[in-house]
Formats: sequence, structure tokens, C-alpha cells
Amino acid sequence: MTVSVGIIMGSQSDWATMKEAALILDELGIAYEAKIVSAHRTPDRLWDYGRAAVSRGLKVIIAGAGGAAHLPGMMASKTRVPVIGVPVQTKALSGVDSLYSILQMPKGFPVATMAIGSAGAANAGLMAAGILAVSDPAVAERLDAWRAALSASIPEEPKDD
Ligand code: RP5
Repeated sequence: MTVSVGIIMGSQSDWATMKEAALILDELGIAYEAKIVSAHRTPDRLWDYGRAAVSRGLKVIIAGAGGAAHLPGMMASKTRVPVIGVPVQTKALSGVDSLYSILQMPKGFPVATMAIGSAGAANAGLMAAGILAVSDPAVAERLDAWRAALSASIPEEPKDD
């Protein structure tokens, strides 16, 4: 299967969050790769990844980082492949630092920014699936089924614990 989604993250420590995106893509049968690409610690790796993204056939990049989270924005500067940013929760500032670092992109280089933490990572997987579904009917069908199953799992009334 051709890899259409790249999941990149600034550190091994981000994987516990970013694997929520991977789990969603697994559920939807979407091929992806997961790589550590740090804006600060491995800037050449970031540049090489962004430069090759289009020619490698990547259709969406999910980029997660925490703190001074420059990875999603720098990747968006390097490739026209849509970048979905995931702010990783931090100990010092609870991920608000990550959120603001990713969210406030200047005009011209957008990053689709998700919520802080694991919900944001899972939603990044779903957002990537939605982008692919525009031109892939099989992905669209699986995504529709996933969404319907989630809705069906929600009870109409609360119950005591
Ligand atoms: C960022 O610094 C990473 O994205 C990570 O969220 C944060 C901390 O990295 P480690 O010190 O845990 O490697 O670049």
C-alpha cells in the first residue's frame, strides 16, 4: 500500500500522544509512516522530509510537537502538502505553549491546528482521513462507517456508575 500520510513528531516523548493518530489510521485502513523529525534537533531531516513530501506521494502530514512547537509550521513552509498540527501537552504550560506555537501562522502558510493532546491527535487522524476521502471512495466509505459506529455507541440516557 502506498504511504499517503506522514506522521511526524519532534521527539520520542511525543509518540504516546501521536500514536492516537496512528491508531485511527489503522482502524480506517490508511497507510502511514511515523518518523521523529525535530525542527530544532534535526533541522536537516525536517528540510529533507519537506522537500521530498510531494514526490514521495504524501497527501497529508500530521505533525505533533510540544513547547516551542515549530515543527508543523516549518513543515508547512517547506511543502504544499497539507499539514495538520497537533499541540502536545507539556508539563510546564499544559500545552498552551504548544497550541500557540502551532496556531498563529502568518498568512500564506497554514497549519490546520487540532486540540491539545490525545484528542487532538485522534482528530488529526480523522481529519487526514477526511482529506483523503475527497478523492478516495473506499476511504470515504470506511470513514462514514466509523462515524456512524461512534454515533451508535452513544447511549441516549445516562446511567449510574
Ligand atoms: C519538542 O520538545 C518535542 O516535540 C517534545 O514535545 C518536547 C520535549 O522533547 P523531549 O525533551 O522529551 O525530547 O521539541
